[in-house]
Amino acid sequence: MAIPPELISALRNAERVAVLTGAGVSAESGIPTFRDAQTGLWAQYNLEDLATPEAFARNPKLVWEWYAWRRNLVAQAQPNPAHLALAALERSVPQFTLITQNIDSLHQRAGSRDVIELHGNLARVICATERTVVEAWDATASPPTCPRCGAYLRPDVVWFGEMLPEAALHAAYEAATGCDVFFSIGTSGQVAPAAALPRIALRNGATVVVLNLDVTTSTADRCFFMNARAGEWLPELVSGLTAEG
Ligand code: BV8
Repeated sequence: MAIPPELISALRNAERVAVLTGAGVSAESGIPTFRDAQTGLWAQYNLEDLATPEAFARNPKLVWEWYAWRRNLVAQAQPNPAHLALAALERSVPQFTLITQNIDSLHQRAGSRDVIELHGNLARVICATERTVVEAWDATASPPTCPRCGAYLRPDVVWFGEMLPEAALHAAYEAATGCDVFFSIGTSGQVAPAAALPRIALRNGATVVVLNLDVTTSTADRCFFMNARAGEWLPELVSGLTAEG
């Protein structure tokens, strides 16, 4: 899909670029998204049965094992061309902030440096009581317990109904408010407060690009809606930006 030339020139004139990513940016790495029908993780489970503190209290084994399954999936996955293009974009603009809802470390593994993790990270495990990181745990236990206080361990991710890390959320709002171009990539925009970031950017005068498979490709004023696969469209964008001209 061709990249609108007006978008290339907006990027060329941008002092600061911010990007919000969701599960769709990792889809081409083989990581199921949350809401896409067939493969969507939620299609097999109820949200309430897995990604909430109540679910963990009710059935810690089920929740721990779901995240252990995902941790395994992610460990075997590779960053895809979308992750690599975003790492290249970071090097091609004066100021760049990557905000992700994903918990899979694939942006960091692709070489992105300044990554804001709004919803935590699957690779980190914390004591459910002390909330401190635990480096090693009994892999045969489901869930393992804290070596210090004996409470269950849990993934260091933000569950529904839990507050986001304050510093991360503040940095995300600051980036959305201060950027010249804002990309929302591979997210259905159904989860607050991340979903508000593109609107904040638009309200503050940024050019906004929404890239996923749910929109109809169109341009309206400072908004570009692109229906394309991130792993195909982002490399084209970056080569359009860095081509001579
Ligand atoms: C909070 C970590 C204060 C765990 C996640 C009622 C109304 C509105 C809001 C609420 C409400 N009740 C409660 C709320 C707030 C709630 C919320 O938003 N609920 C939703 C369900 C309505 N939010 C919270 O609770 C947040 N905390 O607000 O604190 C508070 C406190 C108490 C009470 C109220 C408020 C915490 C939210 C964080 C939850 N944790 N993840 C885990 O991963 O297991 S969210 C989880 O879903 C993911 O992290 C992800 O961020 C999120 C959204 O999913 P997406 O990333 O968008 O993925 P999705 O599958 O939806 O979409 C994929 C997209 O990619 C699609 O558009 C598709 O077209 C596209 N795509 C697919 N393939 C490709 C592609 N695009 C490009 N290329 C491709 N190849």
